[in-house]
Amino acid sequence: MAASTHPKNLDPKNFGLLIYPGFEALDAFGPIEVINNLSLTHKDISLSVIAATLDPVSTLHKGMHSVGQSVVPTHSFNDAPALDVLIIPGGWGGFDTAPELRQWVRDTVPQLDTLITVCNGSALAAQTGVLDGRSATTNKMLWKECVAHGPKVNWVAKARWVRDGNIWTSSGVTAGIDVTLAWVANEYGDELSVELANIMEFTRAESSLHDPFSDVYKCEDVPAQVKID
Ligand SMILES: *[C@@H]1O[C@H](CO)[C@@H](O)[C@H](O)[C@H]1NC(C)=O
Ligand SMILES: CC(=O)N[C@H]1CO[C@H](CO)[C@@H](O)[C@@H]1O
Repeated sequence: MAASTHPKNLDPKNFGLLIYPGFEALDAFGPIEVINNLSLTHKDISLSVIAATLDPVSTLHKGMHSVGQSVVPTHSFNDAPALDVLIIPGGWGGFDTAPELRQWVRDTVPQLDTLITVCNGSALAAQTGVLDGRSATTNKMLWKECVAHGPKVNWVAKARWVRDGNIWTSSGVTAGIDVTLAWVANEYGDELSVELANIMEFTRAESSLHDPFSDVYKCEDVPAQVKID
């Protein structure tokens, strides 16, 4: 059995998914598929879908696409429950979301057992400062613009995902499934992770270093730059 990583309670129970206008569908639903299935055997798990208000939140971003879907939040920032695990998806929205979203992330992350970010959800998290001093990765197609949002983050280019303590960041879109399965393996053991991958008929990345897309987009490590004024 893998050693437990979170100090507070042994079994993570309260999961949260943060959504905002223009979030990426698979960034959110890849990891959530894993959590949904995890709850088949771990029945005390609950998932809150958290947004600024309870209004449905669309994946659409400023008319960029003609097709999108809306998700109905279960909680707003004002009444979100205490969380063990928070998942932050990326997407075309995000940087222009209301300041209260960033404040909520800032307030919430220090209380979590685990933060999982997907794609440029890492950039969103970096913007709030919660990744400062950590190693992290993010979307490879948008590498340069994403890493610019976290000058105090040690950005690792060739990584499907990066774990730094209780913070797990992943590369683009489908990497969210790999990072969540890696977290499951660490938390509950590899057997359950393999089982969930098999149920999803998903081929797990063989290691966190398996990242062909950093080569495709010619991404390079960007070490933290501490700016001295
Ligand atoms: C993701 O990147 C795109 C393109 O740079 C940007 O428009 C968007 O705001 C970013 N989203 C997040 C959550 O960082
Ligand atoms: C909650 C959930 O999505 N469960 C699924 C887990 O995987 C099995 C096997 O494919 C499905 O039957 C469940 O619906």
